[in-house]
Amino acid sequence: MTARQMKLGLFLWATGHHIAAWRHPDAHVTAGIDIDHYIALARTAEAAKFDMVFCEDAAGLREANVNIASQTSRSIGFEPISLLSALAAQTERIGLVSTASTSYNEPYGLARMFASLDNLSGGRAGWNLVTSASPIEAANFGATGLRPHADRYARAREFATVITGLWHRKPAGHDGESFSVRDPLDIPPSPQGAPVMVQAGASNDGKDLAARTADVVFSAAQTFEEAKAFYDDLKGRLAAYGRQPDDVKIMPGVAPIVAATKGEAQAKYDALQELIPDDVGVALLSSYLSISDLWRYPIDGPLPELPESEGMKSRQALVIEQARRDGLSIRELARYFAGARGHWRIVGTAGEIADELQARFEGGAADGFNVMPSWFPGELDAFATLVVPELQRRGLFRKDYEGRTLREHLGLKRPV
Ligand SMILES: Cc1cc2nc3c(=O)[nH]c(=O)nc-3n(C[C@H](O)[C@H](O)[C@@H](O)COP(=O)(O)O)c2cc1C
Repeated sequence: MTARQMKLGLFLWATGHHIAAWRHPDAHVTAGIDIDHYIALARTAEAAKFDMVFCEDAAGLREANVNIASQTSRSIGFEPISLLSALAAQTERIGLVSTASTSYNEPYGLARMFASLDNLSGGRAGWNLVTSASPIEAANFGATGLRPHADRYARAREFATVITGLWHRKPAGHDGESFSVRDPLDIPPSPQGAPVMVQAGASNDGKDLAARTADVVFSAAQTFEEAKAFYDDLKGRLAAYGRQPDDVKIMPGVAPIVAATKGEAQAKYDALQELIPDDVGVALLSSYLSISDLWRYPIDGPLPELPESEGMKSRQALVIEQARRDGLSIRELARYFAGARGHWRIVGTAGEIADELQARFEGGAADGFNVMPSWFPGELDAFATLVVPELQRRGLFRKDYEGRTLREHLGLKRPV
C-alpha cells in the first residue's frame, strides 16, 4: 500500500489572493478577464500535478464601495463555470471545481451545467456548494435582502438532495419545500460517475450538510488546534450518515510565501503588506465581520463587541477569536486579514513550508490544502518549483497522476 499523500488544490483568483496583489510591481492588472492568464496558471498547476483548480464565486461585486472595490486584487473576473469550461479544453488531467450558490440557482439548471462540464472535461468537474452570505449579492436577486442563515441552509439541504439525485440517476421526481423537478437529466454520467461535491461553510449547519453530502470540504483555519478541532468534528459527524472518515477530504486554505531564504520570503511578504491602503484593509475586515461601519471605530483601538452574523458565521468567529487571542487592534487585524482573508499564512523556505504542511497533514488536521498564492503568477511559480518538489521528495505528494478523473486523483469512490 502506498503511504497516504496530500491533495492539493490551486485556488484561482485574478491577480492574487493578497488584497494588494494588483499593486505588485509585476502584477497583471487586468488578469481577471484574461483567459490566457488562467490557462497559464492551470497548466502550471497541472504540470505540478495538483489535484484541481478551484474558483470561488459571488454573483455580484465583492465590495459595495466602488472606490474601495477598485483598489482590490479581485474586482473583475469571469463567471467560473464558463471559465472552467474554457480551461477544460486547454488541460488534460487537472480537476475543475467551481463554486455555485444554492440560494440563487435552481437544482435542475445547475445539475445540467456541472454535468456538461463533467462530460466535456472527461470526468474532472466538481461543485463547491455555498449558500452565499453576501448582502451585495442578495440585492441582485430581489429586494428582500439576505435570507436568514437557517433558511439558506434548509434550502441548501434540499438542493443537495435534488442535485445528487439527478447526477446519481435516482428515480426522477421531486416535489419539496423549495423545488419541484419532474424529469431525469438529459446528460449522461461522465467517466467519474458524477461531479465531486465540495462544500465551504463551517457553521454548525454547514458542517452537518458537509457530513451528509460533501466529498471535499474547503475550510479556513489559523492555528493547528483550530484546524484539528474542525477536522475531528467533521470526520466525527460522518458515521451518523453511514460514511467512513476517508470518504471526505478536508482541505484548508493556505497562503504560502516562499523564497530561497527565510529573510527573502519575509521581505516579499513585507513588501506586499506595505501596499495595503488602510481603508481597503478595514473594508475587507468589515465584510468578514458582517459590520458596515467598522471605520467609525479608532483604527488603533480594539475590535468592538459585535452581534452574531447572519452572513458567514464561521469566519466572523475566526476573526474575533484571533483579535482577542493576539490582542490585535483594528489596523493590525485588517492588515493581517488582507493577506489571505483569514486563511493560514506561512512565510519561509520550501523546507519550512513543507515542514508546516507536513505537520498539519500528519497531525490529523488536514487531508490536503487549497493553495492560495499571494500574487499570480509569481507565487504560484515559486510554490510549484520550490515546495512541490520538496513534498514529492518526502513522499507526501504524487509525482504523476494515478488516473484521469478528479475522483481518481482524490481517491474517492465512484457514486453507485
Ligand atoms: C473556506 C470558505 C470558503 C467560502 N467560499 C465562498 C464563496 O466562494 N462564495 C460564497 O458565496 N460563499 C462562500 N463561503 C460561505 C458559504 O456561502 C456559506 O454557505 C455561508 O453560509 C457562510 O458559511 P458558514 O456556514 O460558516 O456560516 C465560504 C465559506 C468558507 C468557510
